[in-house]
Amino acid sequence: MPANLPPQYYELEREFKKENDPYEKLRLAKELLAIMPKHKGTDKLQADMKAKISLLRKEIEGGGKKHGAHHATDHTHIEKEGAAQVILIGSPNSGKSSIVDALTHAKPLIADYPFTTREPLAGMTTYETVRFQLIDTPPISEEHFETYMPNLIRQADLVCVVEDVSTPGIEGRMKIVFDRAKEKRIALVSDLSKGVDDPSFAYKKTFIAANKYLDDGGDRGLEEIKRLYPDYRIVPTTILDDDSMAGFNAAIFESLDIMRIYTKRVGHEAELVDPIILPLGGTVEDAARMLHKDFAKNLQYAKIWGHGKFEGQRVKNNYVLSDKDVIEFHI
Ligand SMILES: Nc1nc2c(ncn2[C@@H]2O[C@H](COP(=O)(O)OP(=O)(O)O)[C@@H](O)[C@H]2O)c(=O)[nH]1
Ligand SMILES: [Mg+2]
Repeated sequence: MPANLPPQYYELEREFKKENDPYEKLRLAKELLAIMPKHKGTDKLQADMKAKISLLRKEIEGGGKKHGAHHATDHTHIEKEGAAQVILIGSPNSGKSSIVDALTHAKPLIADYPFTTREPLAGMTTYETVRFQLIDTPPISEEHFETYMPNLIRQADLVCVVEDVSTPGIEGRMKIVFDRAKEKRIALVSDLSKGVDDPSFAYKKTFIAANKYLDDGGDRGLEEIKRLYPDYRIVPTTILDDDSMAGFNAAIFESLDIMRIYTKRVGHEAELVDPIILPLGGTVEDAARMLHKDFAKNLQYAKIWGHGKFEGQRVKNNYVLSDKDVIEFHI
């Protein structure tokens, strides 16, 4: 019985065969199995793919010790910390490491020659009361895209493409970054609400840092990048100006579509530190669940303080919160 595989299968299979990174290979194998038509004609193929998946799992669990295998580096995963993980990617020398250096306690190597950064490095930055994790990464170019990078990008909550707008050639360099991600089935998109057209792609919300914008030619470069990427949030940055670095943090917050909810105890003032982070549209019950699932179950009602509200207004569990609301839970 013929297998009758869809054309998409053969494309994926080619990618699978070329891929060296076991994590990525495992993902592709699972996808191949998922799109494989399930009938008698594919029984053997299905069994083969399941065996490959099991081997890849073993290889990954064994730390890639298998003789002759391509070793997975330790860089395929970075433990998330804070309200979101933000990965900085881009062409060589665009200023990724400099931004991470300026905003965090991480100490990346910085130099005016390309390919200084060989390994990803994480550090924490703070926007008002919210902490974000920034990940500095090696550059993306025609010749260079580390095998662990696609996984790191997929795992991040937000992508920032850092580009040097003071140096001509912006269009070509940016295209390489977006295209190389696409080769690995990652779509760097301006907006996730537009929907997912292709389920085999990871859609990642992306904003752009137009770095070195105060250098000679930077204003022209900034205009060019706005013209090239009209749908994207573009934040002008330079490590020489603290306000622009604060703007970078604000751009992260605004890109994530999240809000900060502060809690207060009955009879105490709100401390306005360490907020609960909820997606926009989140309710009183969602906030309670972030504290503890039993807490949400036992919740009777809450009181809310916030802009344009009656102070201490009593609300139900399905009440939709807004950024910086202060909430007092009653159980
Ligand atoms: N003038 C200026 N130079 C910068 C800025 N950001 C980075 N640089 C310089 O650009 C070069 C490359 O920076 P680096 O952070 O290593 O870039 P990366 O390869 O993207 O990590 C270094 O010489 C930095 O000092 C900036 O905002 N303005
Ligand atoms: Mg670097």
